[in-house]
Amino acid sequence: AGKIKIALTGNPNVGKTTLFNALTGSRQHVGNWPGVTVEKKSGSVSYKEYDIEVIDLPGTYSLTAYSMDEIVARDFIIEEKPDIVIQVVDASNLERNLYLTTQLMELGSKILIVLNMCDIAEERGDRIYIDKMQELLATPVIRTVASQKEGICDLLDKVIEQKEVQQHHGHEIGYGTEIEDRILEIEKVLAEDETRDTRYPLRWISIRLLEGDSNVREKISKSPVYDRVIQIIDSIDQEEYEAEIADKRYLAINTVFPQMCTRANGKLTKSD
Ligand code: GDP
Ligand code: K
Ligand code: MG
Repeated sequence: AGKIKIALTGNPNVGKTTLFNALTGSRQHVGNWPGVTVEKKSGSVSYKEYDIEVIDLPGTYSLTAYSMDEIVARDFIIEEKPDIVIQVVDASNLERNLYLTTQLMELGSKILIVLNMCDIAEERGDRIYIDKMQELLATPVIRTVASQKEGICDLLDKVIEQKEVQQHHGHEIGYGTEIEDRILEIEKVLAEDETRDTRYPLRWISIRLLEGDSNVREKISKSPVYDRVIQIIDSIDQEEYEAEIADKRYLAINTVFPQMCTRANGKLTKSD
């Protein structure tokens, strides 16, 4: 039997735990993440000839380092390298959920999007064009209503299919020439350190450093190239970069979102 490890991620209240329960039933284990008081829930499901391990990550709106939940979620994805990272999104609140998507896509994992709460969106008369969404985000999308156990088999079939797919999904956001040049510069210096933790994508570390992420800064503080990296960071207006990076993410969302969804009244509202 093949083994597959999947992690569930998403904003709070999107139905992650409901989906986790629907997938794993009573085969669950609840503990704590090592060293922190954040709850760790894992479980497993046998499906076809596969043994699928499911980890319910803490719900987060982003993957910056403002809370322990965010650090636990992103470190798990980067260090444990689950075969597939499943982002559960609330279909009735899609746009707001896409910010996390833009961040997940920089972690280097295969991503699968579960469009949950479709019953609420559909009842309201919203239309989400799943094919278009898959194309624009370059990730598979599965429709579910977790509270009714709808779409669970579709999801498991897609997990098995994706496990075998080689290519890495997801569109990475471009941050414009100036920031991209700076990212490359930092990547180059970081790459000179042969003792570095190669599980961490260089591009991700570089972007996070430009955004002023103190947790990532701490992670590389023992590196022989640390001083040179910090020199680069100190030479820029860090707050300006941080704002510009966030702007580019919102711009990417604003560009794709209207193409993948129409509201009941035919008009798009920014967010409910
Ligand atoms: P989490 O914070 O992401 O873990 O979300 P929960 O699993 O705790 O779900 C939040 C609430 O949404 C609960 O009351 C669930 O019963 C409900 N819920 C979950 N999935 C669905 C769904 O697909 N449709 C509807 N209508 N409610 C759902
Ligand atoms: K909850
Ligand atoms: Mg939960």
